[in-house]
Amino acid sequence: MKKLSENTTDLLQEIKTEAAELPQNKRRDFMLNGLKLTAGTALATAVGKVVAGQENLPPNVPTWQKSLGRGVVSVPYGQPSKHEANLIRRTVEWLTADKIASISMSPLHKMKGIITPSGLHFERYHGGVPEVNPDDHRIMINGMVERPLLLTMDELMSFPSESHIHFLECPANGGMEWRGAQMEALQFTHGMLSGSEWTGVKLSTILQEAGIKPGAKWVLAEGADAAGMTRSIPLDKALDDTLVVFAQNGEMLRPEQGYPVRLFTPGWEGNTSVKWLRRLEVGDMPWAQREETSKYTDLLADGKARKHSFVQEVNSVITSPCPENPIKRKGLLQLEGLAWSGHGKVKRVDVSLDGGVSWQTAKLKGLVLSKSLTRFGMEINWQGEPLLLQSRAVDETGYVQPTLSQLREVRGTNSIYHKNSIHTWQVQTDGAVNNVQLG
Ligand SMILES: Nc1nc2c(c(=O)[nH]1)N[C@H]1C(S)=C(S)[C@@H](COP(=O)(O)O)O[C@H]1N2
Ligand SMILES: [Mo]
Repeated sequence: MKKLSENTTDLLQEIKTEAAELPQNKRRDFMLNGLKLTAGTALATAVGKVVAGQENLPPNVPTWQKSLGRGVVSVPYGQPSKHEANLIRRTVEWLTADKIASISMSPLHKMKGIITPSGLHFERYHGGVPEVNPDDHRIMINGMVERPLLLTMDELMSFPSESHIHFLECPANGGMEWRGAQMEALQFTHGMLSGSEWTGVKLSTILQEAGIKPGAKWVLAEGADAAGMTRSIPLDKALDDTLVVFAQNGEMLRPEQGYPVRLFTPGWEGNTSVKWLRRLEVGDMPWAQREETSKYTDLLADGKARKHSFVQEVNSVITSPCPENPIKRKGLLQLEGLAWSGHGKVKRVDVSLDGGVSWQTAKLKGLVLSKSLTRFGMEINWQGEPLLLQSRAVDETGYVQPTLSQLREVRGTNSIYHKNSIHTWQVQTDGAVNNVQLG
């Protein structure tokens, strides 16, 4: 990089010198046109032959360097470069009947680090995104409390707040593959997953303010969307690390993420992080709402449903290479991926190149935080041999990510939710990557 900019500076200097040597009239024209490459034979000699389609490549001066760029606040709220237009959330059309009760997935294959830009956070809603006016929004705390509360957003935000980096994952992530569906993109196999810095007030602070009555064991969270989503949260979790969140990645929540306020239950299935939060009721029993009975329970092989599968257990996936990121050249490569656990920190990630026969320990890169996306990497020297790439994460509780057959043994094939099995990418000799299922 340094060399390139040095070259460019030298080149500019050279062009200026050439210009100085031109006759007066030509020089003026030349300077007015900026550093126009066709402005004289002397210049053409200076930069060498211009090949069609490569006008912007070194040693030429690129078009964008020949005139002034746009000024400050021409875009008051910054947007990604138009060349990144492909970096978007995507949905699978056949997955849901309509776009109101649907889901979009994050482009994990292009993401860096452990924070998802807010505009690329996956979205899941059951009744569309309501347009909540924060001035007309209240958070009610009722039920088994000494002092029922009705808080404005200002009142909520005046309590002491905390910021934490955590992943959020829909428990249906990967669910399409339980029975063997092959999604040919990482965005569709694992993209119901994002990571953010969340800022909010601890739910324990608010419940203390309201005063929890003896015998209370559960908290019901209710959303202000058309779906009126409601979930029962055990009081232990409510008093542990649950947050009433109003900000995401340094700014107010995005409407898709629950503006102006949502519940956030770190490490737990996304569905329990109720968005557009309007009410918290304290009680002594779970409420058996739709989202914890007919949905978000796991139908086992014997026909019984497992309920209250709250935690998103340890999981991982290789993000490069993947179907969207084929290997483009032989030689030294950096293999990368994401690991996460709803039980705490990721302790170790092992990588296999041969479908689980042998394993090597990958390097954890950057921050390793509890209930957060954790990035791992490993260098491999690829010479065009076919690979069966897998990653297997272990969390600080010692939980080891299971194989698909281990998971099926315990859970059968009726399930949709909580599929955290080891994932396999098949790398072909030409570097193309397929999604395959190994037992
Ligand atoms: N009020 C309300 N809260 C909700 C939902 C909803 O439809 N309505 N969807 C839930 C589901 S299923 C998930 S996975 C997460 C997704 O959060 P996100 O859209 O911010 O990614 O929100 C949860 N909270
Ligand atoms: Mo979800």
